[in-house]
Amino acid sequence: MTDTENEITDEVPEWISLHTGDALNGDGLENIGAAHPMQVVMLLGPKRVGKTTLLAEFHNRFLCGPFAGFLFAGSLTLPGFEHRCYLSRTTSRMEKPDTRRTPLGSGVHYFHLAVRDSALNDPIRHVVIGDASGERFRTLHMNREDVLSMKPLLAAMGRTVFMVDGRHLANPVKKQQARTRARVLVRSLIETEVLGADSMIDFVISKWDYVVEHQIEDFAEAVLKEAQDSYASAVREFAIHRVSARPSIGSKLEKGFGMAGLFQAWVRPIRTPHIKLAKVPETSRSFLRNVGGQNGS
Ligand SMILES: Nc1nc2c(ncn2[C@@H]2O[C@H](COP(=O)(O)OP(=O)(O)OP(=O)(O)O)[C@@H](O)[C@H]2O)c(=O)[nH]1
Ligand SMILES: [Mg+2]
Repeated sequence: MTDTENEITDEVPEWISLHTGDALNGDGLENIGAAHPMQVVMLLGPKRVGKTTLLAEFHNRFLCGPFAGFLFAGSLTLPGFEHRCYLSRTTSRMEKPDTRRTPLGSGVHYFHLAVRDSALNDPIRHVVIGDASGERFRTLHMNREDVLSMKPLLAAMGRTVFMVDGRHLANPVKKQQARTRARVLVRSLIETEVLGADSMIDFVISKWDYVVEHQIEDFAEAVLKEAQDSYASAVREFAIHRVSARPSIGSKLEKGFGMAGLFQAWVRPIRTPHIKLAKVPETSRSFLRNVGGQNGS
């Protein structure tokens, strides 16, 4: 072996770990945060409320072209998005679109979107959406220790999104429980100071197609108003949204109803969260530099 071959062999590590493109964990989030200002949004809500469908539908919207005044500018988690969208595609041969349950105990999965305003006036913005199993949510509103355990996670978030299931609000048996649970959780998080004067909250009723179909708009509006009246003054921003990411077949609502307003709230203002920043692997850095354009933001 020549000297040159020896030098090269010495420099190449045995394993190079490449990002698979699936959802990121906390370390991956830190890496993006180290390279760029970003908005991090955490979706919270009971199982089957529609968290994963919502983030998958953002991906689908951007596949179709500009959305909510923004152009798609890249993602570090494209395969992760595709994996969550699969059951909504005709190739899955499902009779109707569906989303696979997020497994309990799999932690928080983060999905990255880089977008740029359609007029190309502003630099690229980075949004990361956090998703976890709704099973985790089941006992959360009852147990103070559980609520406090959310502190490190939510302190790192730019926005926290509470989702109430419109399908449950339309169900006479479940409506009161659905109405109270989300409110109690917001209250517990504020009372324990997990969320406070600096927090930004989106309070969302999902599956709004059920609300419309069952003509319970008045009840649903009362749920939204009650939450706003109770908590808006305790936090920096409290916004209410009516959303149907994937209305039932035959619904008069358009696909992605209400999603544009939600996305616009997320994209501005960008606030880099208080996360511990790790060293960025060279591969991620160069990718982000590419999607970030000349000024790299
Ligand atoms: N009718 C209707 N169904 C929806 C809507 N959004 C989501 N769904 C359906 O609701 C079901 C549950 O959606 P998911 O996105 O898996 O819910 P999740 O909150 O991620 O659930 P977990 O992973 O169990 O916590 C799926 O069958 C979706 O197709 C909507 O706007 N309207
Ligand atoms: Mg899920």
